[in-house]
Amino acid sequence: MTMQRDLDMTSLKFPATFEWGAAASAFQIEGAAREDGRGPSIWDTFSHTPGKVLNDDNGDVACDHYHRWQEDLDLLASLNATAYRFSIAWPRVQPAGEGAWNERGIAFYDRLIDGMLERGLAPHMSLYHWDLPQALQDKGGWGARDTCARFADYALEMGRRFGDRLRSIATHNEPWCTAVLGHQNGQFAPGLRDAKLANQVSHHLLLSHGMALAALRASGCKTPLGIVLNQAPATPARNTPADVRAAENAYANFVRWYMEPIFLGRYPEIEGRPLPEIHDGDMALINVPLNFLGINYYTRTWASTDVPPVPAPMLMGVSDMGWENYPQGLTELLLRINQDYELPPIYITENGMANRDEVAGQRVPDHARTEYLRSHLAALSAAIAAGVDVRGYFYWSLLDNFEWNSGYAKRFGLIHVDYETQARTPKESAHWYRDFIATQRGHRKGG
Ligand code: IFM
Repeated sequence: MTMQRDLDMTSLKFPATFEWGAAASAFQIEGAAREDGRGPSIWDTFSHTPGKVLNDDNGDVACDHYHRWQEDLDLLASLNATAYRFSIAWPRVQPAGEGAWNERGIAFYDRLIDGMLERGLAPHMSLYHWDLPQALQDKGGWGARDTCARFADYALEMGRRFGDRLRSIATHNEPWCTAVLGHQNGQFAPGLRDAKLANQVSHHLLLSHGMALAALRASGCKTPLGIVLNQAPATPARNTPADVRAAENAYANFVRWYMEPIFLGRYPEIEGRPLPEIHDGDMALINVPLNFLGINYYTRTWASTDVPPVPAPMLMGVSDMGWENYPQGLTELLLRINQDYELPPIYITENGMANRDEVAGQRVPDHARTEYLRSHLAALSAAIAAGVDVRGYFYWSLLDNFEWNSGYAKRFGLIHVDYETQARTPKESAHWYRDFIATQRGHRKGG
């Protein structure tokens, strides 16, 4: 076992400056939902609506990270990590989404960012990881064009407050989820089911990204700016024209719909999908250079038109979300987008699996996650060797946390959280990752 582990760890070589980290987001870990002047977000409203989240779980306490952030940063640093990806809760720093800034909320992120720097963790900040101020939702949310201007104001202020201490700023995390899961399927906040609205929301998210970049750059902000997109290659179940077409259609809706406005300045033509309402100048605002692109990769899209559908083979196992472990999909995806677009440097901003972890004594034996990590890092290394410029990797997630409409039932963390006691226990995958990073960094810091 030890020999196998060592073999796995030394056979991969990442660039010397590669950044190693883990990611989390504000609503999923912070708790302190009504503390220090934080305003309500759409996820507070949604999770407090009976039946929307498994077990009616909510984010009121979550991992209590708002009070335990020092311990959490210590844990991340103890894994030899060099970077942390976190998000700002917009309603914590601007409770109504416009107007007054909440200095107590801003002070929390000041402490958090300084805490990262003290521990040698490069701060990678996301502005929007789904917790829109409820007050903006009441005015139409992402369906309203005006929300884009509010977002640009918020981005500008966050850049002014924190920019010089940050390694990067991402505007949105996974706009596909906000648009489709939030406005078309009703699974995520704000829980709407309106395909036309969802299509418009996708445009407003991209537009707000472009407006935020324009505002930040006009202010002289020098922090690298980008966006985080969730992506997957699509595999036809059978080599039939119908499955091949279904796979290309799925890929177009999931990946190309977001990439082409940003990198080519136009939406792709997709069968059955109308264009959203686009104003003069919108596409030029969206089609501006990025300093980096964040990619979140979990699994591939499997396209079958048979009834019943041909199931995915699941040869490398399946996560507790029911998602197929398919590490080579990461290589396939990166090679394809690298060929299709002129890309800036890439970060893998999320990659991970949910597993049914249990604490056994002081140990959390999560072999499946270690294997997931190992195989995806090998797939990433293959993409880099083939010429893709990837600068860092963030495991999702640092801690077990609030997994949206699955509540606390799904555990993605490197660190186990006991929600009764808030005790943190590093899982075996965390030990593996710590050793792996140490090897990559060329020096061991214990263990
Ligand atoms: O927990 C989420 C995260 O907030 C966004 N990307 C996917 C993760 C796992 O579902």
